[in-house]
Amino acid sequence: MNKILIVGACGQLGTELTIKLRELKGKDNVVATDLRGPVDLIADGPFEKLDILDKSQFHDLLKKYQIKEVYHLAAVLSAKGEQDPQFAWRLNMESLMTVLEAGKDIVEKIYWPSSIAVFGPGTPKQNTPQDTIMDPNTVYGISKLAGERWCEYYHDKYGVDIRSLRYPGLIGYKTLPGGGTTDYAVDIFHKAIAGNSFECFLNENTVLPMMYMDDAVKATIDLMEAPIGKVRVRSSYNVAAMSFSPSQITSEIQKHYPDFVTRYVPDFRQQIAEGWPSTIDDSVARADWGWKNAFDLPELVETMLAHLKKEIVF
Ligand code: NAD
Ligand code: AKB
Repeated sequence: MNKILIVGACGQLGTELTIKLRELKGKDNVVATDLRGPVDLIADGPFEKLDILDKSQFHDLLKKYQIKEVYHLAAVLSAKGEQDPQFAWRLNMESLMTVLEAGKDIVEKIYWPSSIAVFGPGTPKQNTPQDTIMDPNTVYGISKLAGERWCEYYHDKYGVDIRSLRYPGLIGYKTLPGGGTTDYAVDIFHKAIAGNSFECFLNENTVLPMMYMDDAVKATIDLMEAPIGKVRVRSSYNVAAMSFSPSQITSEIQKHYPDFVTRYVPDFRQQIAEGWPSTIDDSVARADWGWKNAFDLPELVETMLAHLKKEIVF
């Protein structure tokens, strides 16, 4: 069994991926690392504090645990990135280069997520193809696009087995999001469950691609387990599940909570969202390694509300 190390394991995605990978591979084979933590949900297995900007600390851990696979998730996301673009660029790029370099001779397989943020205002908004115009206008999107180019470069020049997905906004009940433009689609559930109204930072008609966390975790593990010959794209794969606007998700929640109300107070994140696609064509991922989502909007809403109702203590 290959030993796995996860960088950024205490985040929204990292926590859920750590739980699932430990379930599948055995908890001692999955080393969770983060700048902070461990958070309770992943405190049951090996954990190390790691600042991924510290290369020697990273290499010490690769050696200590004989790591063969790295899932590198640490990043500054879109909204937070605009508050300190220089730091977002540094963290997102330097950390990726450290991990890719390790892929040349120490690590056998790497996962690194990209995002729909690689697209920009010039990209076709509907059914955005795998290969198309990419003109991101956030530091986050620029760093993800540059990252994709580096991933393909390291694969082509050095044979690094790097795999990547362009996630849409991820929505789960176990964890909270960490500073993105799609975060509203998680927060809205917490407000609905608490019986509060919701103030949305996007306007009511802004349609963005989204995905339930279980689908995102499944896509990630399916891609990592796919036979090498099936992974033809070494920049990053489009993956999709559903698309909706704040008013559409509000209506779906109102089927369960008829008194629930959303008010729209767009801020700087509106402009970020306007540069992103509304719907994504993920036919290449479906054809290459069999990607298929399980959750659509009604199932997402039902599942989120059911779990949060059980877990939140007032
Ligand atoms: P998050 O902000 O919730 O988690 C990131 C984690 O990285 C945090 O726990 C943080 O403490 C850790 N971290 C930050 N700096 C670090 C450092 N120097 N060293 C080690 N750890 C550090 O982010 P997330 O939502 O879980 O996203 C994970 C990855 O998936 C990111 O690369 C992100 O760009 C990508 N992604 C996420 C989404 C989404 O909707 N969540 C969508 C598209 C892509
Ligand atoms: C963000 O909003 O920044 C992330 C993403 C889509 O990459 N959720």
